[in-house]
Amino acid sequence: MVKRHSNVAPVALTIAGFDPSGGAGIVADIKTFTAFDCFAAAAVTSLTFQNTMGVFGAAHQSAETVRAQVLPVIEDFHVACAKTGMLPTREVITEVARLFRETELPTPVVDPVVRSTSGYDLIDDDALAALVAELMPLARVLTPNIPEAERITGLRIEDEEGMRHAARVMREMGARAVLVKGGHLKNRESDAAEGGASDERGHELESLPTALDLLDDEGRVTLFRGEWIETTSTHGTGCTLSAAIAACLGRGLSLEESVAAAKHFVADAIRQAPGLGHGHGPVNHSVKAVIRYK
Ligand code: PXL
Repeated sequence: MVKRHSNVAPVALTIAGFDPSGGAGIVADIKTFTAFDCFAAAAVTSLTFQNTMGVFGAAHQSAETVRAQVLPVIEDFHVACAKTGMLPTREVITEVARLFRETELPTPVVDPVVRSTSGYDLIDDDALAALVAELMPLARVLTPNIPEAERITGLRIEDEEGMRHAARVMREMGARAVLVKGGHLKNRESDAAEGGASDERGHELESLPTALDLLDDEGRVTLFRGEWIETTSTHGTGCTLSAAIAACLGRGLSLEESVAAAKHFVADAIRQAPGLGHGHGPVNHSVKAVIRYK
């Protein structure tokens, strides 16, 4: 008999890489799930060797060891929500896609992790192609940043219209919903200013709001504008955001409500960053999570 433990916290499962410095990957996901009052479960896809200054290597798990971690969890618990993070190889992606297709796992938030904040490639091209072909169609939402959206679509994204177009293209490639995170456009704006870019291009970029994310949910587009926070404490922000979205979905919020709550959480976590490390510091996952139903 399947028991539904409705009186306890929803179980949230992350399938992602392990960052021993605690800012990104499954440690960030577990802390975020906990902040949103979910019970965190986790399967490791890769042990990475890193701190806030860089990623120095990784020992990837096999398809078998990922499957062997996930199956006992889902045999025992009803998993209410799930997310995927760093999926380093084609074989791991194929296995994770199989698990989502063939078990009762809920449709996941898929963070198409390609590169660390410090610039280390976390998956190879072959794996990215598998992610697009096999996992993207199974996702409730895909959460690329601008460089990830560009790598997936082959498009260059310069502005809001570019984000909108890329989201549509990713939906045509099989995603049900796409959240394009515009944070990297701000960096390009300052690059452009420093590099003396043309008036036209500079004007376009300057007219952007400080921090813009765009959600395309089955063709329904919502813009999320937030305050731009000048900081180097950005390690693991993508992991944290996607985990927060998954947790909110698990708590019964709509996708739009989930994105809004997750964005508030990440912004507060950046503002109250603990100031650790010598590189891109981690955010503060202990900030209060606020769930707002519309
Ligand atoms: O933020 C991307 C990311 C995801 N997963 C792991 C990471 C990183 C970045 O460093 O280490 C395990």
